[in-house]
Amino acid sequence: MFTPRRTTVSKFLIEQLKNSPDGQALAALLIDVTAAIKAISAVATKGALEGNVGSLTTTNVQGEVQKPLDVLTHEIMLHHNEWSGLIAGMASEELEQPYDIPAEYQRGRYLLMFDPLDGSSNIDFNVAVGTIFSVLDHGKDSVPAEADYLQPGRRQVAAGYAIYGPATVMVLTVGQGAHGFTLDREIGNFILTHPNLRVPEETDQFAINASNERFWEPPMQRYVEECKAGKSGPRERDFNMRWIASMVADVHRILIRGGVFSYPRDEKNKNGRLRLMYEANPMALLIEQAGGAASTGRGRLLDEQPQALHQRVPVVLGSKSEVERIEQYHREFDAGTDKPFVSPLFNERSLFRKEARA
Ligand code: AFP
Repeated sequence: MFTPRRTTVSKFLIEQLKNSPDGQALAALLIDVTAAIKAISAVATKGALEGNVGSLTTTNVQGEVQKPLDVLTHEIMLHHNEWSGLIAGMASEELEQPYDIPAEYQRGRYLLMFDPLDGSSNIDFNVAVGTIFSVLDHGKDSVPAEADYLQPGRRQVAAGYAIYGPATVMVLTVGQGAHGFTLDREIGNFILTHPNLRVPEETDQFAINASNERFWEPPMQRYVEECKAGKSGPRERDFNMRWIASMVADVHRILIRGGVFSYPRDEKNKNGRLRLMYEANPMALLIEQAGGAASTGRGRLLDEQPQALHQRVPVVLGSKSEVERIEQYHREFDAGTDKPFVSPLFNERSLFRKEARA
Protein backbone atom coordinates (compact mmCIF):
# COMPACT_ATOMS: atom_id res chain seq x y z
CA MET A 1 0.00 0.00 0.00
CA PHE A 2 1.72 3.20 -1.15
CA THR A 3 1.11 6.28 0.98
CA PRO A 4 2.72 9.51 -0.26
CA ARG A 5 3.66 10.45 3.28
CA ARG A 6 6.09 7.57 3.73
CA THR A 7 9.60 8.74 4.66
CA THR A 8 12.49 7.52 2.51
CA VAL A 9 15.94 7.08 4.03
CA SER A 10 17.27 9.97 1.94
CA LYS A 11 14.60 12.38 3.23
CA PHE A 12 15.15 11.13 6.78
CA LEU A 13 18.92 11.65 6.67
CA ILE A 14 18.71 15.11 5.07
CA GLU A 15 16.24 16.14 7.78
CA GLN A 16 18.25 14.64 10.66
CA LEU A 17 21.54 16.17 9.49
CA LYS A 18 20.32 19.56 8.23
CA ASN A 19 21.74 21.41 11.24
CA SER A 20 24.86 19.26 11.68
CA PRO A 21 28.24 20.63 10.58
CA ASP A 22 28.99 19.04 7.20
CA GLY A 23 25.68 17.20 7.66
CA GLN A 24 24.67 17.14 4.01
CA ALA A 25 28.00 15.55 3.01
CA LEU A 26 27.51 12.83 5.64
CA ALA A 27 23.93 12.33 4.43
CA ALA A 28 25.21 11.94 0.86
CA LEU A 29 27.82 9.41 2.03
CA LEU A 30 25.17 7.33 3.80
CA ILE A 31 22.90 7.48 0.76
CA ASP A 32 25.79 5.99 -1.28
CA VAL A 33 26.16 3.23 1.35
CA THR A 34 22.40 2.63 1.02
CA ALA A 35 22.81 2.22 -2.75
CA ALA A 36 25.53 -0.39 -2.17
CA ILE A 37 23.26 -2.21 0.28
CA LYS A 38 20.46 -2.30 -2.31
CA ALA A 39 22.91 -3.84 -4.81
CA ILE A 40 24.08 -6.39 -2.22
CA SER A 41 20.46 -7.24 -1.39
CA ALA A 42 19.83 -7.93 -5.08
CA VAL A 43 22.77 -10.37 -5.41
CA ALA A 44 22.25 -11.99 -2.01
CA THR A 45 18.64 -12.86 -2.81
CA LYS A 46 19.70 -14.52 -6.09
CA GLY A 47 21.55 -17.24 -4.07
CA ALA A 48 22.49 -20.27 -6.14
CA LEU A 49 20.79 -18.79 -9.21
CA GLU A 50 23.97 -16.80 -9.81
CA GLY A 51 26.46 -19.24 -8.31
CA ASN A 52 26.64 -17.19 -5.11
CA VAL A 53 27.01 -20.22 -2.87
CA GLY A 54 29.82 -22.63 -2.03
CA SER A 55 33.35 -21.57 -1.11
CA LEU A 56 36.35 -20.18 -2.94
CA THR A 57 39.91 -21.51 -2.54
CA THR A 58 41.01 -18.14 -1.16
CA THR A 59 41.06 -16.95 2.47
CA ASN A 60 40.68 -13.43 3.83
CA VAL A 61 42.94 -11.51 6.21
CA GLN A 62 41.33 -13.39 9.08
CA GLY A 63 42.37 -16.70 7.51
CA GLU A 64 38.70 -17.50 6.86
CA VAL A 65 37.71 -19.31 3.65
CA GLN A 66 35.98 -16.75 1.43
CA LYS A 67 32.57 -17.18 -0.19
CA PRO A 68 31.92 -15.80 -3.65
CA LEU A 69 29.54 -13.32 -2.04
CA ASP A 70 32.21 -12.18 0.46
CA VAL A 71 34.32 -10.95 -2.46
CA LEU A 72 31.41 -9.64 -4.57
CA THR A 73 29.85 -7.65 -1.71
CA HIS A 74 33.27 -6.26 -0.77
CA GLU A 75 33.70 -5.03 -4.37
CA ILE A 76 30.19 -3.52 -4.35
CA MET A 77 30.91 -1.56 -1.17
CA LEU A 78 34.20 -0.24 -2.57
CA HIS A 79 32.86 0.81 -5.98
CA HIS A 80 29.67 2.42 -4.70
CA ASN A 81 31.65 4.64 -2.35
CA GLU A 82 35.10 5.34 -3.78
CA TRP A 83 33.96 7.91 -6.40
CA SER A 84 31.92 10.32 -4.19
CA GLY A 85 34.67 12.74 -3.11
CA LEU A 86 33.39 12.27 0.45
CA ILE A 87 35.73 9.52 1.63
CA ALA A 88 39.43 9.67 2.55
CA GLY A 89 39.82 5.90 2.74
CA MET A 90 38.07 2.61 3.48
CA ALA A 91 38.76 -0.51 5.54
CA SER A 92 37.12 -3.86 4.87
CA GLU A 93 37.13 -7.19 6.65
CA GLU A 94 38.24 -8.61 3.31
CA LEU A 95 41.33 -6.40 2.93
CA GLU A 96 44.46 -6.59 5.13
CA GLN A 97 45.45 -2.96 4.46
CA PRO A 98 43.18 0.08 4.24
CA TYR A 99 41.85 0.89 0.76
CA ASP A 100 43.20 4.14 -0.73
CA ILE A 101 40.84 6.07 -2.99
CA PRO A 102 41.98 5.67 -6.65
CA ALA A 103 43.81 8.68 -8.09
CA GLU A 104 41.00 9.47 -10.56
CA TYR A 105 38.65 10.32 -7.70
CA GLN A 106 38.70 13.17 -5.19
CA ARG A 107 39.04 12.30 -1.53
CA GLY A 108 36.83 13.58 1.25
CA ARG A 109 37.16 13.63 5.04
CA TYR A 110 35.38 10.44 6.13
CA LEU A 111 36.66 6.94 6.84
CA LEU A 112 34.26 4.13 5.93
CA MET A 113 34.82 0.68 7.49
CA PHE A 114 32.70 -2.38 6.84
CA ASP A 115 32.12 -6.07 7.06
CA PRO A 116 30.51 -6.51 3.63
CA LEU A 117 28.86 -9.82 4.41
CA ASP A 118 28.62 -10.76 8.06
CA GLY A 119 27.43 -14.29 8.79
CA SER A 120 28.54 -15.50 5.36
CA SER A 121 29.14 -19.05 6.62
CA ASN A 122 25.32 -19.23 6.72
CA ILE A 123 24.86 -18.38 3.04
CA ASP A 124 24.75 -22.00 1.80
CA PHE A 125 21.69 -22.77 3.93
CA ASN A 126 19.95 -19.45 3.36
CA VAL A 127 20.09 -17.99 6.88
CA ALA A 128 19.92 -14.18 7.21
CA VAL A 129 23.25 -12.43 6.63
CA GLY A 130 24.12 -8.76 6.66
CA THR A 131 26.41 -5.82 6.01
CA ILE A 132 27.79 -3.78 8.92
CA PHE A 133 29.32 -0.31 8.44
CA SER A 134 30.97 2.39 10.53
CA VAL A 135 31.92 5.99 9.67
CA LEU A 136 34.69 7.98 11.35
CA ASP A 137 35.81 11.57 10.68
CA HIS A 138 39.40 11.82 9.44
CA GLY A 139 38.97 15.61 9.52
CA LYS A 140 40.89 16.21 6.28
CA ASP A 141 41.05 14.84 2.74
CA SER A 142 44.62 13.54 2.99
CA VAL A 143 45.48 9.86 2.51
CA PRO A 144 44.86 8.26 5.94
CA ALA A 145 47.48 6.06 7.56
CA GLU A 146 46.27 2.93 9.38
CA ALA A 147 46.68 4.82 12.67
CA ASP A 148 44.04 7.35 11.51
CA TYR A 149 41.45 4.56 11.56
CA LEU A 150 42.30 3.53 15.14
CA GLN A 151 39.77 5.79 16.85
CA PRO A 152 37.59 4.55 19.75
CA GLY A 153 34.01 3.71 18.79
CA ARG A 154 32.60 6.72 20.64
CA ARG A 155 34.10 8.84 17.82
CA GLN A 156 31.89 7.26 15.14
CA VAL A 157 29.78 9.87 13.29
CA ALA A 158 27.48 7.18 11.84
CA ALA A 159 26.99 3.42 11.98
CA GLY A 160 24.53 0.86 10.75
CA TYR A 161 23.78 -2.55 9.35
CA ALA A 162 21.58 -4.18 6.77
CA ILE A 163 20.01 -7.58 7.34
CA TYR A 164 19.13 -9.60 4.23
CA GLY A 165 16.27 -11.75 5.49
CA PRO A 166 12.71 -12.22 4.25
CA ALA A 167 12.83 -8.42 4.04
CA THR A 168 15.94 -6.28 3.63
CA VAL A 169 16.03 -3.99 6.65
CA MET A 170 18.64 -1.33 7.38
CA VAL A 171 19.17 0.14 10.84
CA LEU A 172 21.36 3.21 11.21
CA THR A 173 22.31 6.04 13.53
CA VAL A 174 23.93 9.46 13.09
CA GLY A 175 23.93 9.96 16.86
CA GLN A 176 20.25 10.92 17.08
CA GLY A 177 18.68 7.56 17.94
CA ALA A 178 18.59 4.25 16.04
CA HIS A 179 16.11 3.96 13.20
CA GLY A 180 15.03 1.09 10.93
CA PHE A 181 14.12 1.19 7.24
CA THR A 182 12.62 -1.56 5.08
CA LEU A 183 13.48 -1.91 1.39
CA ASP A 184 10.45 -1.46 -0.86
CA ARG A 185 11.65 -3.27 -3.97
CA GLU A 186 8.79 -1.88 -6.08
CA ILE A 187 10.14 1.66 -5.79
CA GLY A 188 13.75 0.64 -5.00
CA ASN A 189 13.89 2.71 -1.84
CA PHE A 190 14.24 2.21 1.91
CA ILE A 191 11.18 3.40 3.85
CA LEU A 192 11.22 4.39 7.54
CA THR A 193 9.40 1.54 9.33
CA HIS A 194 11.07 1.38 12.78
CA PRO A 195 11.65 4.95 14.06
CA ASN A 196 13.40 5.39 17.43
CA LEU A 197 14.20 1.76 18.23
CA ARG A 198 14.52 1.05 21.98
CA VAL A 199 16.11 -2.02 23.61
CA PRO A 200 13.83 -3.17 26.46
CA GLU A 201 15.63 -2.68 29.83
CA GLU A 202 14.78 -6.18 31.06
CA THR A 203 14.83 -9.41 29.09
CA ASP A 204 14.53 -13.19 29.34
CA GLN A 205 16.56 -13.95 26.22
CA PHE A 206 20.29 -14.53 25.88
CA ALA A 207 22.32 -15.27 22.74
CA ILE A 208 25.67 -17.02 23.00
CA ASN A 209 27.44 -19.98 21.35
CA ALA A 210 27.04 -22.39 24.27
CA SER A 211 29.37 -24.96 22.67
CA ASN A 212 32.23 -22.78 23.92
CA GLU A 213 31.05 -22.91 27.56
CA ARG A 214 34.00 -24.94 28.86
CA PHE A 215 36.39 -22.30 27.47
CA TRP A 216 34.69 -19.25 28.99
CA GLU A 217 35.90 -17.33 32.02
CA PRO A 218 33.99 -18.16 35.24
CA PRO A 219 31.89 -14.94 35.26
CA MET A 220 30.36 -15.82 31.87
CA GLN A 221 29.91 -19.46 32.97
CA ARG A 222 28.18 -18.12 36.12
CA TYR A 223 25.84 -15.85 34.13
CA VAL A 224 24.76 -18.57 31.67
CA GLU A 225 24.42 -21.22 34.40
CA GLU A 226 22.06 -18.90 36.29
CA CYS A 227 20.00 -18.23 33.14
CA LYS A 228 19.76 -22.00 32.50
CA ALA A 229 18.74 -22.63 36.15
CA GLY A 230 15.71 -20.42 35.48
CA LYS A 231 12.94 -20.27 38.16
CA SER A 232 14.78 -22.79 40.40
CA GLY A 233 17.99 -20.75 40.36
CA PRO A 234 19.14 -17.34 41.69
CA ARG A 235 17.40 -15.45 38.84
CA GLU A 236 14.03 -16.95 39.88
CA ARG A 237 12.72 -16.72 36.31
CA ASP A 238 13.09 -18.73 33.13
CA PHE A 239 15.23 -17.62 30.19
CA ASN A 240 15.30 -18.52 26.52
CA MET A 241 18.43 -18.99 24.41
CA ARG A 242 18.95 -18.05 20.78
CA TRP A 243 22.08 -18.33 18.59
CA ILE A 244 21.81 -17.63 14.84
CA ALA A 245 25.60 -17.36 14.36
CA SER A 246 24.93 -14.25 12.27
CA MET A 247 25.62 -11.18 14.39
CA VAL A 248 23.35 -8.87 12.39
CA ALA A 249 20.41 -11.27 12.91
CA ASP A 250 21.09 -11.73 16.64
CA VAL A 251 21.54 -7.98 17.20
CA HIS A 252 18.48 -7.12 15.11
CA ARG A 253 16.37 -9.43 17.28
CA ILE A 254 17.71 -7.61 20.36
CA LEU A 255 16.81 -4.20 18.91
CA ILE A 256 13.28 -5.41 18.15
CA ARG A 257 12.57 -7.68 21.15
CA GLY A 258 15.35 -7.14 23.69
CA GLY A 259 17.90 -9.63 24.99
CA VAL A 260 21.61 -9.89 25.57
CA PHE A 261 24.19 -11.05 23.03
CA SER A 262 27.69 -12.17 23.87
CA TYR A 263 30.75 -13.45 22.14
CA PRO A 264 33.10 -13.39 25.15
CA ARG A 265 36.82 -13.98 25.30
CA ASP A 266 37.67 -17.61 25.98
CA GLU A 267 40.65 -19.96 26.05
CA LYS A 268 40.45 -20.36 22.26
CA ASN A 269 39.77 -16.71 21.42
CA LYS A 270 41.70 -14.66 23.98
CA ASN A 271 40.18 -11.43 22.57
CA GLY A 272 36.86 -12.91 21.52
CA ARG A 273 35.99 -13.55 17.88
CA LEU A 274 34.26 -10.35 16.70
CA ARG A 275 36.21 -7.50 15.12
CA LEU A 276 36.25 -4.21 16.97
CA MET A 277 36.31 -1.65 14.14
CA TYR A 278 33.61 -2.92 11.79
CA GLU A 279 31.47 -5.31 13.83
CA ALA A 280 31.53 -4.52 17.56
CA ASN A 281 31.82 -0.71 17.41
CA PRO A 282 28.98 -0.03 14.95
CA MET A 283 26.68 -2.46 16.78
CA ALA A 284 27.66 -0.95 20.13
CA LEU A 285 26.78 2.56 18.94
CA LEU A 286 23.39 1.41 17.66
CA ILE A 287 22.60 -0.45 20.89
CA GLU A 288 23.57 2.56 23.05
CA GLN A 289 21.55 4.89 20.81
CA ALA A 290 18.60 2.54 21.41
CA GLY A 291 19.02 2.77 25.20
CA GLY A 292 20.93 -0.49 25.66
CA ALA A 293 24.52 -1.11 26.80
CA ALA A 294 27.61 -2.54 25.07
CA SER A 295 30.63 -3.84 26.97
CA THR A 296 33.77 -5.93 26.66
CA GLY A 297 32.64 -7.49 29.96
CA ARG A 298 35.10 -5.24 31.76
CA GLY A 299 34.34 -1.80 30.29
CA ARG A 300 32.33 0.23 27.78
CA LEU A 301 32.98 -1.09 24.28
CA LEU A 302 32.91 2.37 22.68
CA ASP A 303 35.79 3.47 24.93
CA GLU A 304 38.07 0.63 23.78
CA GLN A 305 41.21 2.18 22.23
CA PRO A 306 41.95 0.20 19.02
CA GLN A 307 45.50 -1.10 18.58
CA ALA A 308 45.09 -2.70 15.13
CA LEU A 309 42.63 -2.47 12.24
CA HIS A 310 41.42 -6.08 12.44
CA GLN A 311 41.69 -6.61 16.16
CA ARG A 312 39.08 -8.71 17.89
CA VAL A 313 37.26 -7.78 21.10
CA PRO A 314 35.03 -9.55 23.62
CA VAL A 315 31.40 -8.42 23.17
CA VAL A 316 28.47 -8.27 25.59
CA LEU A 317 25.59 -6.07 24.41
CA GLY A 318 21.83 -5.60 24.72
CA SER A 319 19.44 -4.94 27.59
CA LYS A 320 21.20 -2.64 30.05
CA SER A 321 20.36 -4.57 33.26
CA GLU A 322 21.81 -7.83 31.89
CA VAL A 323 24.98 -6.20 30.57
CA GLU A 324 25.48 -4.50 33.96
CA ARG A 325 25.03 -7.85 35.73
CA ILE A 326 27.64 -9.52 33.51
CA GLU A 327 30.08 -6.63 34.15
CA GLN A 328 29.46 -7.04 37.91
CA TYR A 329 30.27 -10.76 37.70
CA HIS A 330 33.53 -9.92 35.91
CA ARG A 331 34.42 -7.38 38.64
CA GLU A 332 33.74 -9.95 41.36
CA PHE A 333 35.84 -12.53 39.53
CA ASP A 334 38.76 -10.14 39.03
CA ALA A 335 38.54 -9.15 42.72
CA GLY A 336 38.29 -12.80 43.82
CA THR A 337 34.97 -12.15 45.60
CA ASP A 338 32.92 -14.52 43.41
CA LYS A 339 33.76 -17.52 45.63
CA PRO A 340 30.14 -18.48 46.43
CA PHE A 341 29.80 -19.46 42.78
CA VAL A 342 33.21 -20.60 41.63
CA SER A 343 33.62 -24.24 42.64
CA PRO A 344 37.08 -25.88 42.87
CA LEU A 345 36.20 -27.41 39.51
CA PHE A 346 36.17 -23.97 37.90
CA ASN A 347 39.46 -23.10 39.65
CA GLU A 348 41.20 -26.05 38.06
CA ARG A 349 39.68 -25.42 34.65
CA SER A 350 40.04 -21.69 34.42
CA LEU A 351 43.40 -20.68 32.97
CA PHE A 352 42.33 -17.06 33.33
CA ARG A 353 42.25 -16.98 37.16
CA LYS A 354 46.02 -16.61 37.52
CA GLU A 355 46.22 -14.35 34.44
CA ALA A 356 43.42 -12.08 35.64
CA ARG A 357 45.16 -11.60 39.01
CA ALA A 358 48.64 -11.08 37.51
P1 AFP B 1 31.06 -15.56 9.51
O1 AFP B 1 30.94 -14.22 8.83
O2 AFP B 1 32.36 -16.25 9.26
O3 AFP B 1 29.86 -16.43 9.27
O4 AFP B 1 31.10 -15.26 11.10
C1 AFP B 1 29.95 -14.67 11.64
C2 AFP B 1 30.37 -14.05 12.97
O5 AFP B 1 31.45 -13.18 12.77
C3 AFP B 1 29.21 -13.32 13.61
O6 AFP B 1 28.30 -12.80 12.69
C4 AFP B 1 28.56 -14.39 14.48
O7 AFP B 1 27.91 -13.87 15.62
C5 AFP B 1 29.76 -15.25 14.89
O8 AFP B 1 30.75 -15.08 13.87
C6 AFP B 1 29.40 -16.70 14.95
O9 AFP B 1 30.53 -17.38 15.45
P2 AFP B 1 30.41 -18.95 15.74
O10 AFP B 1 30.32 -19.61 14.38
O11 AFP B 1 31.69 -19.28 16.48
O12 AFP B 1 29.18 -19.17 16.56
